[in-house]
Amino acid sequence: MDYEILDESTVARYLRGRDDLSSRIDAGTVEVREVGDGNLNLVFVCRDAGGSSLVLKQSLPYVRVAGPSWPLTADRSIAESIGLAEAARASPDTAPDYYGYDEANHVVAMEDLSDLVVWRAALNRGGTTAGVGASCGRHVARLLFHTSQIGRPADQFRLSVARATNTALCKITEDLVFTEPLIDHEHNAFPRELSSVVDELRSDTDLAAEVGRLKAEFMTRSEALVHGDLHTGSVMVGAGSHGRPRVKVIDTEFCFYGPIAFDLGVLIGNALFAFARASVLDRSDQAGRLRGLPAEIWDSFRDEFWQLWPDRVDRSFTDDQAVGWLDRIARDSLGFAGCEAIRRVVGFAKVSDIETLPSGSRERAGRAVLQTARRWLVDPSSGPTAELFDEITITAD
Ligand code: SR1
Ligand code: MG
Repeated sequence: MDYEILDESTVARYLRGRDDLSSRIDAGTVEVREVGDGNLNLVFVCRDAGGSSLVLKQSLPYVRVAGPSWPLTADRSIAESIGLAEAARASPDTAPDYYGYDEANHVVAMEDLSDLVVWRAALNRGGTTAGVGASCGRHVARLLFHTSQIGRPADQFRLSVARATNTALCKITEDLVFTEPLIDHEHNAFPRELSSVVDELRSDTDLAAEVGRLKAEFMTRSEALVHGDLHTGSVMVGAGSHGRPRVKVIDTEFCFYGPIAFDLGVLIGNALFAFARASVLDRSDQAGRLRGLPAEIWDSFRDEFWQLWPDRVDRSFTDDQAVGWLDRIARDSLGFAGCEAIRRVVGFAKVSDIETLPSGSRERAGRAVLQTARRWLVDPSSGPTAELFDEITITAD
């Protein structure tokens, strides 16, 4: 190992060596808590005696949940730092403040968001927090505008694409999201009650063709800097002001230049998990509110896009062309949502929305998710409309 892996006892010493952070935190009085609950990294919340605080996030040279038997380059912290810096420029109200990067030790420093909660956790408890989906849609539109050829001069755009190459983490997505769930693979695990519906998915040639097409899109359409892992665990939420919640999109290490529909699709797929959970637990109020979430995400994305469109840097891009882009993005977002939905039920990285349900409910929710995902993949033509969840029938316990 050519760098020091931090722990709660060594972070204060580490901070004493970070001159760039000395105005933000007093390393002499700092108290440190490791709070990382994701699949990959260490996350330290640091607070000094004066109440100033920040977060340090360090990449391990392996996948945290799997341990050293699954090595993974710690250079993913480069992508994390690019994603934080770009998002903070493109959409400061929905991105954490970015404080800097220590490449040698794979550590990014950013705003402490301990006053917020993870959106998935809030949804799992029965909350909905109106307006979070709209904030996420705006965030994605701003990222698209500010990092693509629409908002960035051509020479800078090309350099940005090259700089944000993220081979190792894209490979994880290519394998875990697009490939492994549709084959027999050691990473997969699902209740045996779902075997027949999984077999049906795997023998559906139309579905296979669409997943293959979307995987190729993911690999080759370098359209904008995408977050790359925009599920409800990558969104922090809390009370805001002026009728809007406080929303911060975190965890940018999967970012790369890819199809913007991927971010929207992952979010919509995760809206489906929340809806399935609420339905199966007979939380009809929450389920009713969640019905509106895909359209809330999409409508705010589209509206923000049109808001920004007049400021495009290259006026040769026409309005008709933009309409065509949005049509494609709407359709592909539904397909990507289907891929995300299948992989979280069948594949390696599960979601607590489904996994923490009592057995019986878990299988019914999982079946509904898989059947819905199949429909979206085979016919994505509707896009994320207000009626998207209407065809899903999940009976409560
Ligand atoms: C091996 S990493 C598994 C998953 O965790 C991340 O959050 C991504 O979703 C990835 O697919
Ligand atoms: Mg993540």
